[in-house]
Amino acid sequence: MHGKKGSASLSTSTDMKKIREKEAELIKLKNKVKAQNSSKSKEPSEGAELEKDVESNTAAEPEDRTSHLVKTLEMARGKRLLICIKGYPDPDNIATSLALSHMCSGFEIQSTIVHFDQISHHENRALVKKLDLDIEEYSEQFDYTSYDYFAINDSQNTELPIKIPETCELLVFVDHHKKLGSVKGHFVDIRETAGSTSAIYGEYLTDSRFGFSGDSMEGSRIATALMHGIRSDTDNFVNAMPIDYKASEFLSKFVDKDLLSLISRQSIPAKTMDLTQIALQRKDIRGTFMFSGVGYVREEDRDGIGQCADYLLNREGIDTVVVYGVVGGEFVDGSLRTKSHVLDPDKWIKDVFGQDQHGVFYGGGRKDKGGFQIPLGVFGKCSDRELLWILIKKTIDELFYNKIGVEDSESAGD
Ligand SMILES: [Mn+2]
Repeated sequence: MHGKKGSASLSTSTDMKKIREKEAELIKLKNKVKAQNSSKSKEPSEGAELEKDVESNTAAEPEDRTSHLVKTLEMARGKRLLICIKGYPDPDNIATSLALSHMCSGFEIQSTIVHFDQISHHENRALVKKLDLDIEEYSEQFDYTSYDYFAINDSQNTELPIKIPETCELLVFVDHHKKLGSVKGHFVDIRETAGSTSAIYGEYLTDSRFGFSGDSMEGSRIATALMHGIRSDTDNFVNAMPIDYKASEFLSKFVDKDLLSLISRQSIPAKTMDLTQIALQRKDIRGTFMFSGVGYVREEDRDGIGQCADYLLNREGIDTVVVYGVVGGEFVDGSLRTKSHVLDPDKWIKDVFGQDQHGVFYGGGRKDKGGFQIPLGVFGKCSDRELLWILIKKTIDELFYNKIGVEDSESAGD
């Protein structure tokens, strides 16, 4: 978005100054070209005026802030930082804590994310779990005396439920709520014009000095969390401000879509989310089919298999989903969902699994859904659950592959 160059790690403030100057030059140049292109007239006065305008208003401001942040983190190199989540952890404060922690690691700042209130909503608990976040709930045993600095995101003030030693200074404070009094800290960025704190962090990350790229798992995890924070705080962009859109545009390049859709589906019960996560990890896509064996499922979570199949059917390019698992250690239970116009769930399941010795089919269906239940019988007593699952999965997958293989060769003649 802004003058982008190869990422550089900074060691001295003179280096930083040089980079800063070069960037200013680059921006100037860019604006000049922009001005020339947009105003097709070759009048020099008009172009010059626009250039001045852009420079004084938009371009310089975020750059200055980011430079200040870089300088601040540089100053704290090698130190320990306590990142505090105030109030109930929510998508915006969780994502920005994660982003800050990541940015700090580039400056060899060791950080810990701590929250004081319990994570109440199941979707936020799921968020923490899905993102595999390393955040700690504060307890009496937690030793916060060894930190050099602390940081707060997404909060109106700096009051904490713990008494931080006086030597521990506020390093970073970033928020988008209405400003209340003044905050004393090394880096303070309060922007009431932002719909989310995540958007402000998105803006920082556009700066090449943070070397942020979505190539790594970590990068895409952070982008996904920030995108979720923006969506969550702006009521899915209904109340978004320009910076929220701008940051989203940047972050969208790195977002893990599966993960984002998983963590932003708030109506799914947490247990189904867990199951869906597993199903996604173990997905086996064959043409327009998605099969997924989720392993052992508790009896009370049986419904999750169907809900999870429902959800996975939304995935692009997939027509039919089959999710199955071992329920209660006694049955292989599975659900089929399809949006195909040619697949008949009832026939498909009956073809695949056939019937037992009494002539009863193992499953069936109607219209767009179906299910099956295969008793494990005496095999359910197998003491090696892992081995049993491998056996079950192999058997069922082969039945599926045979079925779609037959269909493939049938339709090949078309
Ligand atoms: Mn917020």
